[in-house]
Amino acid sequence: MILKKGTADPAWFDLLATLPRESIVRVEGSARSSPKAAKGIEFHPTAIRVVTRAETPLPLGVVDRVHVELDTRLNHRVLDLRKPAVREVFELRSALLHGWREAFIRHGFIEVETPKLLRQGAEGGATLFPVDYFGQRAYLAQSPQLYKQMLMGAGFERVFEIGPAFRAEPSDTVRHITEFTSLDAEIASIEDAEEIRRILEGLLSEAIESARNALAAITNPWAETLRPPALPLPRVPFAEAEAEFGRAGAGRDLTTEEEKRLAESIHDRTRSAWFFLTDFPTAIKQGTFYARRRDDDPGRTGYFDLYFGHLEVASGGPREHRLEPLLANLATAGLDPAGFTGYLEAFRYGMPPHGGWGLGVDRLLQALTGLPNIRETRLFPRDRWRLDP
Ligand code: AMO
Repeated sequence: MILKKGTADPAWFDLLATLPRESIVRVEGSARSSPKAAKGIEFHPTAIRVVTRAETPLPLGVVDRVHVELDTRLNHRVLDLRKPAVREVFELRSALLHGWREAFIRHGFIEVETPKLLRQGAEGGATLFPVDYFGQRAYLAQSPQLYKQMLMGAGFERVFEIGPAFRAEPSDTVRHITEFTSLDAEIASIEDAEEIRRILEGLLSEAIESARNALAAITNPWAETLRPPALPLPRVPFAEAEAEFGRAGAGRDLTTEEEKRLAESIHDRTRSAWFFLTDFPTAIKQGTFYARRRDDDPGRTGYFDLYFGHLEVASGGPREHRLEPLLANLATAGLDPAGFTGYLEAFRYGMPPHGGWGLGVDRLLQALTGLPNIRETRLFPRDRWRLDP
């Protein structure tokens, strides 16, 4: 704030000149419009009071334009979040979540919340976080997978959940964190993977459009760059991608290098950064016991991943809704059905065909902003090395 000579008490100058940056002051006075002022408003104070004085030196500059390492920024995240450019990412995040919720509700989904303290994981033992639950072993939920399926058995037609998911992810990469926000959907009476993809891409596009409008209304600069993708997104069967790399039927997932090459070649052909990789081979989805194998070709599933560039943003597909094949899948995955009693009961008394997806909200933000590190999309990210602040 600039105080003009003659209009203000000179004691204020001394006060403000010695007050450390980032202190909180309470100013009383009146605002008047002024074409000369940067924001068109000039403020005429009548009283100034220091509310809290910031300590010096600041561990992190808020207004300086010097480059600071991400680690230092995250160590002092509260100060970092005061920077307008950092806060704008969280306005985008909020607008996007709001856009998704609106789109889900418009299309007949209801919002649900499922337990995050579980007896059993669904996405493989390696990334489970154990918790001591009154002397028993429990785990933090890696995804709402089992519960969203159980709700299909409970007669819910379309559900979504936007909630925390935890993975003891030892890999130290720019796209893995240990606590992320999973945006899950489950739809009853659907068997065709293509139908699931159409719903997913439609909602994605509506959510982005609605976020863009909300951000334009508050003059957030992300409104300029946010564009809903042109639909339908390209679809590339896994076997086709493998053939391109001359490794047909290798029975393993794509490497990061292959994902990069695939994204580039799809972009060259279609101009789209978004694409679906479809029809994952059963050999790769062995651990994904709930993924339905195709009736006409048990070597393939209807499972797909949604990519932005080489970043996997979502995965989903039709589920196995019949008890016998589900038990066989559990056995192939090396899992003991005794650990899944509550889940399996839902399949005993009438379960409709169903399918859905799980989408990483933080990855989606990373895709839309181009931020190099997923940690920047979360207020207080958690990774193998970071539990504080
Ligand atoms: P999946 O394990 O592929 O599928 O996870 C779904 C999406 O969640 C995001 N994600 C992560 N984001 C940040 N850090 C991580 N460590 C991390 N792990 C996963 C990704 C990913 O695409 N139950 C199935 C979904 C389903 O079939 O409905 C599941 O969890 O964006």
